[in-house]
Amino acid sequence: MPPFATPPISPLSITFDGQTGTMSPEGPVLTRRMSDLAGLFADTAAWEAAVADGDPVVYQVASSPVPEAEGELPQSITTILPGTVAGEFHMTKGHQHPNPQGEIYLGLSGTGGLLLFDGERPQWIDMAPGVIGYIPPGWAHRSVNTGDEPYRFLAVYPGNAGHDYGWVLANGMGHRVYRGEGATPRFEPFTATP
Ligand code: S6P
Ligand code: ZN
Repeated sequence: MPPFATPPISPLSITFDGQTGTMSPEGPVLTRRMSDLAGLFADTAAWEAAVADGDPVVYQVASSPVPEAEGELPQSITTILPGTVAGEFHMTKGHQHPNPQGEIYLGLSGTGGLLLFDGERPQWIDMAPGVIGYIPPGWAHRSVNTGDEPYRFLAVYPGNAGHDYGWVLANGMGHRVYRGEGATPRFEPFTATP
């Protein structure tokens, strides 16, 4: 075996269900509840009320068994449940890869978007089944459910990219994304959470 391989992972086939967000074989499954998104929504009172009112699940991330290790390409399916906090759409925490490396997302079900921010410029990619969103190195990224049903996407990323959540807490994502007229989201400039 060449030295760049990471035992004990062998070639494998992974099946997934784009309608349920499950993978088989399955690795870790992460659940993010409203209380895990402290400091991210603009309306702190509305966020606190949602936490007090059952602390609902906002999203889940189901990973394959491929490890987050140098040289590997882990995959995960994120399911963001529909909803808002005072009109601001349910979203992932968002992160930077401290080891700047690219990533691809593939829309599986529902509708959403990919908000990217390089510290100066916010960018938005509409996501739906069959759309590949490309995240270049150096761009923080957050996913948003802009629809009324679960939004799911597959992510494939370098195993040594890492996840820096503090960067987004400190710098924001350039925009906030709210329910707008009809199916079109409304974007507002980022304001720090009070
Ligand atoms: C990993 C990739 C996704 C996210 C997932 C949850 O690089 O971008 O699997 O981890 O969508 O988002 P977050 O911001 O809570 O990690
Ligand atoms: Zn990422």
